Amino acid sequence: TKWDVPTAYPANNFHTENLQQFANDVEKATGGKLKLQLHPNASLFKAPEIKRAVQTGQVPVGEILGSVLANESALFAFDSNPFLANSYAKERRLWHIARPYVEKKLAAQGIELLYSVPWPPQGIYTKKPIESIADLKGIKFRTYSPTTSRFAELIGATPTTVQVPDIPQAFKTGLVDAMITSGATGVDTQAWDYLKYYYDTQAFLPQNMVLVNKAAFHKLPAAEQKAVLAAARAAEARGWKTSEAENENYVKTMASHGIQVMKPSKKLESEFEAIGKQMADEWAKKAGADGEAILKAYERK
Ligand code: PCA
Repeated sequence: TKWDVPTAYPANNFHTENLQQFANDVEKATGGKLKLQLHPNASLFKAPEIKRAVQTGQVPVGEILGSVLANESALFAFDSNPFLANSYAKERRLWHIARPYVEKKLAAQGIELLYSVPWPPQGIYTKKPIESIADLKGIKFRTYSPTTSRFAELIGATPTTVQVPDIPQAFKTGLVDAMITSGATGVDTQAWDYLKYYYDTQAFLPQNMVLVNKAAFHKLPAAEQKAVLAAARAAEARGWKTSEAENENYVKTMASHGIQVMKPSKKLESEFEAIGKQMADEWAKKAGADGEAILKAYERK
């Protein structure tokens, strides 16, 4: 069996390398009976289309950013409330709580979750220095999900959704002047070619999920299913480790190319904090009983 695996991120991104390792592990464990062929850089499907492709069985497996689906269900953006879970330890705890809810929602759509790995913490990239959110007013701000667009709105900027493969072009043509993303994506897109400052806000750690079509998965012989699940468990553990271990290196790489790495001012920090609280409230309302249960369990510690 050969499975095509679309992902929207470049081949040398750490998520994609982890996915490739997952594919290698599956191939090895099944003695070559199940082969996974990666299609990085949104070459097979664009980022927002990958989940539907898996759901409808156009492809058996795919990697997505969960929060891209926030309009379909707020639950998928459990990880995108700024400053709620803003470290690897907190994100891990939040994920343990949210996972059964996310899995249930996906299962009802004929999808199984294989594994999930967070992006490094999200920061703000700008051309000019910023002291407070007033400096972001009216700025054309690159976002990648409904939640990051809401964040842009709340800081008074103008959101434009641009997926990773289109980032360099969007900056070069003046479509956007600032963005929110991780150090990983800053490096992947060579942010130093068009941006000057990186504000290390460590706002939240949105997760990528690798999904499998349930019917396609259960068509596999039992031994192959087992091999896939074992490789997925290993990929999740490995991915979390790499994300955390490489985080600092991404920021260093950017600095070595001339990006000024900045600590946000106290004012900016408290303004962002207030926006984070508002977003968590809005999210809890949209995510209904599940959202409330997740937040409650998370806040209980
Ligand atoms: N990189 C992806 C999602 C979050 C991140 O760090 C992006 O910028 O689209």
